[in-house]
Amino acid sequence: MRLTVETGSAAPAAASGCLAEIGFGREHGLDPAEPRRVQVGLPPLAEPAPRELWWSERPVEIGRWGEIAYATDGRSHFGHLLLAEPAGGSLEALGRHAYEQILGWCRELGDAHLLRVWNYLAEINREQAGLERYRAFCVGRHQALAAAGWPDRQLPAACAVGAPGPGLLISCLAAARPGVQVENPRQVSAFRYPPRYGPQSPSFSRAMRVAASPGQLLLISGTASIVGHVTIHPDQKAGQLTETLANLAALLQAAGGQASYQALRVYVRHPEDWPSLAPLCREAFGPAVPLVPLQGDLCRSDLVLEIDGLAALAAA
Ligand code: 3EB
Repeated sequence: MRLTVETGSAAPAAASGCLAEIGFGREHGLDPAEPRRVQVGLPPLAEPAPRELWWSERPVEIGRWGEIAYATDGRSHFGHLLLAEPAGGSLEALGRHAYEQILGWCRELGDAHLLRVWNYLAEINREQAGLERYRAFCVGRHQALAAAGWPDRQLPAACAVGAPGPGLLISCLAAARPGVQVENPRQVSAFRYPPRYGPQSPSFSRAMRVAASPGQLLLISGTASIVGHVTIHPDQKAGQLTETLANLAALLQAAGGQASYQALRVYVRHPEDWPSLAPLCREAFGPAVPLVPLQGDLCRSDLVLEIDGLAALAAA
């Protein structure tokens, strides 16, 4: 499996070997004619807007299961679902439903292992019925995983980012072979956060390491300026970038092997922060790593920046 970032106008999903084509724009959208193509409703902060393409070396088949549109090469499976939010509904119920779908899809694919989930929630920080919507989502997500008897050490790498909306968009990557959880020695595991961050701790691993040929891939969760379980430099863009870079470095070290980033997304809450952060990111990651800057809200209201992506680990 391989990830590339392109900015051309061609529509490559139809190309053989393409597992997913992920674009960014004003609104969430799935292409009814092409299950591999999704638009994430996060405004891109670079022109022309980049697209992420996930590739397999093997023949790819497309399919649908329940509300999920997906592509599979028989070993790796890439799915997307976009759920409308019913008026008066809760993100707890919608999150639970989404994860029930995802886990059902994994079972259908022969008990596939969930490796990575991208969660995009509308109005992520808004309080609704006395609870922040992100926290309600965490409750519903956990309910579905708990009902399936999902062990903490197999929680997928993830991100949860706020989009202008509407709807709940989730993309997910599953595989026939399990990944290996990698936690960050600088951070408390998210699934062990104390209750001050919500009634249910968030169900994700900091990263998942998976076999590739050659070497391994590291699926890196949304990484932010959190040390232990505490936000460091609340609302401060430069300080949060420094701390986030330290967290990424610690995570790569914990993963072992010589790591090189394949592509990174940088989510910033305030678009006006990006012009000053861009050169700092470029300097930190070097000229060759594709960066996809996006405007997104983060799951703590004091976070202004989060970075996730994919790294290749050289064979040990
Ligand atoms: C954090 O470290 C920042 O709820 O799926 C990062 C990645 C975060 C994934 C999720 C949340 C999630 O807690 C927030």
